[in-house]
Amino acid sequence: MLGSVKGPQDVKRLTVEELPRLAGEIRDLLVDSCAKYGGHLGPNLGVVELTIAVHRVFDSPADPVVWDTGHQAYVHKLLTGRASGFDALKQEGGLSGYPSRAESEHDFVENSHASTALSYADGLAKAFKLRGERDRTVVAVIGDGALTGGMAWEALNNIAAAKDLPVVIVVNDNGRSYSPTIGGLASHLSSLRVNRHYEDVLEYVKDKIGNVPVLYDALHGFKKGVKDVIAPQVMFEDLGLKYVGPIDGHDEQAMEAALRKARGFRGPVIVHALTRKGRGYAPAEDHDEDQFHSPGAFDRATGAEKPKGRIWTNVFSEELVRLGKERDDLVAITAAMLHPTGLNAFAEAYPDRIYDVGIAEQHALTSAAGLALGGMHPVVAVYATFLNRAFDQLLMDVALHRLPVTVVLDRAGVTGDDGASHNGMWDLSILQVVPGLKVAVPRDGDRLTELLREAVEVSDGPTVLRFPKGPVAETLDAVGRLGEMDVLRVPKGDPEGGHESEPDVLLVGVGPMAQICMEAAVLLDAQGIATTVVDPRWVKPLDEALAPAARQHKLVAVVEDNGRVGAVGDAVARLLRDADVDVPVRTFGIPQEFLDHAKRAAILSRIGLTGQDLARQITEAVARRAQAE
Ligand code: TPP
Repeated sequence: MLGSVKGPQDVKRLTVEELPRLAGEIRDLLVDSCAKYGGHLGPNLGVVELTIAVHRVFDSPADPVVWDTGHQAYVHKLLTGRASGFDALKQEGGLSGYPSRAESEHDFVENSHASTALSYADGLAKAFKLRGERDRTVVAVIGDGALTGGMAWEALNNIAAAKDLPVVIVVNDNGRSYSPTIGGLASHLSSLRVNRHYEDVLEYVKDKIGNVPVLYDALHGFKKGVKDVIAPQVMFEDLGLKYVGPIDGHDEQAMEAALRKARGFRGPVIVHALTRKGRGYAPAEDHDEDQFHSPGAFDRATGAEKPKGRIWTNVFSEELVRLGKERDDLVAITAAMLHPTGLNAFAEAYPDRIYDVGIAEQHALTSAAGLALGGMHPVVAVYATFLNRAFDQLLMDVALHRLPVTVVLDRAGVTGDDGASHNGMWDLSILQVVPGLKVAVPRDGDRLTELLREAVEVSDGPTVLRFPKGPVAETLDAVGRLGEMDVLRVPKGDPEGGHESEPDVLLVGVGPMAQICMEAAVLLDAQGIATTVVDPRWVKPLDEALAPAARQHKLVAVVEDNGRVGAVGDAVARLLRDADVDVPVRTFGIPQEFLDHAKRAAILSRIGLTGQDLARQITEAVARRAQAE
């Protein structure tokens, strides 16, 4: 049946009796393709009926459907003619794991940073109104997790004020982000979940008294059950939004009825759907940690994931637990990503010193500032790409106050599979401009533990530590020290570091890129290009010893896993200019582009960040220089 669905019009044509079969086929395909490649299985299993209902009631793309975060849009893809693409989900050249404007006219938004859908919807609805396209409804689907983000509330505040904007906001409430969603809103929503039978009471009360806050207040005093039920509704209605719900999000017909009612209002309305993450696939439903939010490849029969081996996150996680034992002023903050950032171990060891703030990176940083003002040393662990959200908070609320906050950036550099928005390629550029901030980039697990210790020792300002996704790099021992930098290699035949003749190239390997510098150095040496490799460890501020070291070489090359513009390479060039060192500097990093999804290794190879590519480009640069002389 799924094969016959080429677009929403085919979904509309199906009889009500046929829909359970369609839902079943969708779930089968979701499990099959996620088992093969990994993917956002749990969230998608939870929105099967909801998505079918959306496409039966609304008229996409005339009625845009905007998916918040976008990780739950697989079913939408399946219903908009992309089933065959699931053979290569998230693979190079294959379907993206998020909505993609290049893939379909049914996809409007592909930013997968959370809590933006309502703002997009607000703007789309305003544009349609200005253009006189009054028949169009904008649908925004947002999870209870994404609803913890401040942007969602900024948008609600605006949408509510525009009474005639036809925006249908479907709150997909499964009670979870990765882990259970936290916070006051979440507990309001969950009280509504467990008290569904009070819905009748609510209807009765509404009939009798209408929407009069003072009477609700009086009622709050009378009956806790009633309060639990009406609080979320009142919360939305007090903002000026209509509210329909709660609806069983797995009852397709009930969802259709609610959505039709909502569409009829021709104004902003919340449709509150209750769903279960992982629905219909037992290993996901039973998975305590995150109900298969985003597993890697797994065995379909058992749900067992392929082992990942030891990853960078594990090293951080374990060292932070050790540090937490030594220092009771250390506290940790996560923005709804307790397990993915490895903070779960810290949380288990020191349950009083962990804060899950929801998908609220901005709040995370300023709350960390408050904790630091109060005498704590917070460690805020976020994925590198999500730090962008909290730049101003890091700059003004933390750094301006010279507060000892350590920000740990996981998934820094090319991450690959999740596409453009998930690459951690901005942090080393934006962090360069923050006064007083110190930034460390470990090249291997030993350096990660060493630098994390150094970072939390800094008491007069913020520190950042960044490391990539995936298996932790093998230990690469230093052969010497230059200031605070590790010397990893001196030109062949000269282990003491004294030079018989002038060495040619100084390779500065930022963190894990030191490894490919070492590979390149072997190739360069083999061609008679004498190569030194250093790892600065701390890339901001840079070590002054770089200037005299550079002066002894004919070419300096800086290699980093970050966008090239304004990052460490540019900082090295500036340092040398300021020190009147006129040795040419080449910078190697990620081109300043939005990179399509593919495996990390494939992307690094495409953009020339491999030992071989580096050696080739440096050989050419050296040859050009020799010619010029
Ligand atoms: N921070 C930002 C700004 N964007 C993100 N995408 C994330 C963190 C990582 N993230 C992706 S999905 C998700 C998080 C924290 C949980 C979303 O929960 P919810 O909106 O309830 O959707 P569900 O997966 O439960 O359907």
